[in-house]
Amino acid sequence: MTARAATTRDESLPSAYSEALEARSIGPLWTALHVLLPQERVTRALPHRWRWAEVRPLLAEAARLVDIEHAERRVLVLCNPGLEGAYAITSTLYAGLQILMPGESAPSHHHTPAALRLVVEGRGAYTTVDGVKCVMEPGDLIITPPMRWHDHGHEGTEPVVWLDGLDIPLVRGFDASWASPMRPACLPETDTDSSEDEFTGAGLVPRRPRYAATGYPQVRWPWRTVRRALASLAAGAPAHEPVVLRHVDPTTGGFPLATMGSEAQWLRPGEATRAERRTAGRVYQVVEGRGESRVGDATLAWEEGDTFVAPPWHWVHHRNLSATVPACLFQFNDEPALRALGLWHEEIESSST
Ligand code: GTQ
Repeated sequence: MTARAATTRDESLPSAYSEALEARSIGPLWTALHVLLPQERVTRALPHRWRWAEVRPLLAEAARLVDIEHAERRVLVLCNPGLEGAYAITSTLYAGLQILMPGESAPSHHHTPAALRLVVEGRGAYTTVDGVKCVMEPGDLIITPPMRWHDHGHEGTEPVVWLDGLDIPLVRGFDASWASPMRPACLPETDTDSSEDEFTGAGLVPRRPRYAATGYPQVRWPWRTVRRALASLAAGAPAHEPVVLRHVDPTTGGFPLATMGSEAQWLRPGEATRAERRTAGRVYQVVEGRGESRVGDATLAWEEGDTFVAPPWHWVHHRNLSATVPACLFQFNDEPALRALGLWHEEIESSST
């Protein structure tokens, strides 16, 4: 079901009356009540998949056609086909694929929207978050909290591509989107991030952190660590239980960002998950493997590097199409924002499908 445009004119009323209302910026509620408050949740966003095999050459072409100095951020934005060309993948979330070439750097800025990045391909690039150098290797997650200075650099020899997830549409919904002017990227003050030395073991946090207290103690989750944790969890988990890890602030156990959450899921060979739906919208990046996901009425086949979106309140289940190797999905979402606003709900299908 799709959302309809609201109308504020009641055709059964004298047109002079409707005009009198309109002239005074007044609308009758009774023509719009069930659009404003539908009896089912609705979204214009559609389930959709972007194939890495198709996007990759377009990114390579962008790198040839568009100077980084001109672009500042060389990003191809994934626009949900249901959202009429808006720079939005769901009504609240933005996703784009950013490419940086060897030797390039993208200047520093900060902004009110929060950002996270999941590395898709290539080595040698890094993001600096408030002076902390965060190395980018395939599968790594890096967060850029609101109002933290960040720039991107590249010391390697191959193109690097990552998925950017931001809450731009949500923040714009509050008329709160703002960014600083750009300034040249500067050399990182610290060569390692806290995931390399302070948060290397689950359940352990340093008594005295040596990084500046910013409210965001961990900004990077190396895929190496996440993958190892998923593999251990998968090895011991009963077959019917999904293998999912959430990224958390290790000092609180809460979400690392106030608006966006993220998870990594391991699908065992041949595994088919139970359907569930959430009020959060979800953007998936395929880190490893090949499979298909049912999202509402759509079946989205995917392989490594693909990105796909599950709009809010769509039933979602996944299947690993390999009988021999695992598949790994990264996912980011707007769950923390929904929880903070009292809008979080989820349902899990009781029998497996
Ligand atoms: O890398 O700072 O995809 O500011 C959109 C806005 C990336 C970034 C995006 C941004 C960035």
